[in-house]
Amino acid sequence: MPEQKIQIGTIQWFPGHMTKTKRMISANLSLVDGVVAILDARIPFSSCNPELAELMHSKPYMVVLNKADIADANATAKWVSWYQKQGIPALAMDCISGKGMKNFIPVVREKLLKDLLEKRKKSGMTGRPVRLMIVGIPNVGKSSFINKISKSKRAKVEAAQA
Ligand SMILES: Nc1nc2c(ncn2[C@@H]2O[C@H](COP(=O)(O)OP(=O)(O)O)[C@@H](O)[C@H]2O)c(=O)[nH]1
Ligand SMILES: [Mg+2]
Repeated sequence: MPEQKIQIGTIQWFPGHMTKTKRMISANLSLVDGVVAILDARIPFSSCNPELAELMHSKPYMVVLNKADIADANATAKWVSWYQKQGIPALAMDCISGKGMKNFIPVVREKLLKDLLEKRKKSGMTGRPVRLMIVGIPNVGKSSFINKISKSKRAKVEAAQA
């Protein structure tokens, strides 16, 4: 795909560092079992990157609608069901209070990686850790999310952040 700036409304998607980010995501996708895109619940579409989304759809993909505490609850619920209708697991989250966090691992196990985990179970490969790539444009709450989930008893986080 040629590098180019995509102009959507007044939002310019491709500042220089995106080329590097794209390359890094491609290089690391093979190392993970799934991709978690963190979006801003107030502006899910303008806080996602269409070209990155395309890249990442080669792996099981889900979205976290973060900052649900400052978004309209009705609109967020509609976004969650909109994504789910596309077959994309989605959940609302507030990474400050941690509200929604308890649903994350169940969604990963029962939706995002259901097939993979069943396959592993059948071949006796249970207990193997799963690896997820957390992606998102700046300021959506990736660091807050990783910080919060790493305090959860159910997730051991070994973060490699770029
Ligand atoms: N209200 C609210 N603020 C959040 C939430 N998650 C992150 N933030 C704030 O959003 C800003 C950016 O968060 P950060 O984790 O640094 O985003 P990153 O750039 O994607 O790593 C910080 O000021 C956070 O405190 C959330 O769920 N709700
Ligand atoms: Mg950060």
